[in-house]
Amino acid sequence: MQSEKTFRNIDGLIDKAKVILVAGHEMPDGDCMGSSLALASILKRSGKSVTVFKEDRYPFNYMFLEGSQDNTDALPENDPDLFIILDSGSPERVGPRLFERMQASKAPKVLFDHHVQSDDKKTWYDAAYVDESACATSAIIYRWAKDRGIKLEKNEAEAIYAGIISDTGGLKYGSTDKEAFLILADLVDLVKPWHIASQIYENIPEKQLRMLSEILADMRMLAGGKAAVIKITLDQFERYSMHPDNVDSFVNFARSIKGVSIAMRFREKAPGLWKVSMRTRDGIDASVIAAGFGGGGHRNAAGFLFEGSFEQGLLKVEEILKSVYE
Ligand SMILES: [Mn+2]
Repeated sequence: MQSEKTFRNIDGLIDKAKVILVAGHEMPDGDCMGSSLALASILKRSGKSVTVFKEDRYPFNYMFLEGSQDNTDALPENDPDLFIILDSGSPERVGPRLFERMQASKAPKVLFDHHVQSDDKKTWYDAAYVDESACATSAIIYRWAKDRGIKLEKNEAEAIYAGIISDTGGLKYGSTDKEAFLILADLVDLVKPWHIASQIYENIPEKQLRMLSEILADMRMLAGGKAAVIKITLDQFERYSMHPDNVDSFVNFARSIKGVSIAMRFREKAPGLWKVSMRTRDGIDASVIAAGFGGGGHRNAAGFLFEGSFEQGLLKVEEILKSVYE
């Protein structure tokens, strides 16, 4: 089914389903979590039996959201009537277990998303609403709720609010648009902005800041100061007893340096295997660079996997930078 600009087909499938599984992508972020929790809460209120599945744990600084404990990393024994996937780029990004399950299941699959994706990926679903211009999947869930004439409850408003704050970097990133402000303004009747902001941004463990200082001390500058690269090793995760969601924001410090257009974070997933996250500005398209490595993402934020040593990774990055700046 081709993605469309209405929710008609999605609603048709939702109306027919009693038991629904809602899931976002692996390594969930605030948008994935906020959109999942808001949608699940709305569906439950309309009498559906809903399970929220997550492949990995939710980010610690979004655990204040209502319903954040109320989900599972175990797949249900029986197939649901409908799978609803949120914010997930391509179908495999839900994680290997759920992807395999969905492939084997005849139950319909639906997607709400704002990631750049190819048509063959959209057609994998029975119905899809993909708007690459939307600031967050949470904004799309807001549109869907409005379209259905649903009045949001406080917990749903908070989840959507937090999801938009997450994906726009607190209304700072390039994805921030008029709709983001309009939705947040509408939600302020139910949400206290300072409460959400302090939970997300001023709630970090002391050790996380100590770890950040060690990582920034080791930052490498490339391309005459146009690129900054940080690395985070398994050893550091262990020494500071931190989780990947604790280091998610570190790459933003690298991008915030004057003159830097490309910031990269090498995070060691396994010995010799790195998850590389990229943040760009000044018109450099991160999704194009990531696609060259078999990865993907947005214009200003994308990622890919790299196999080899960190030093080999740096050489590869220098190659990329040459092609970008020549
Ligand atoms: Mn998102």
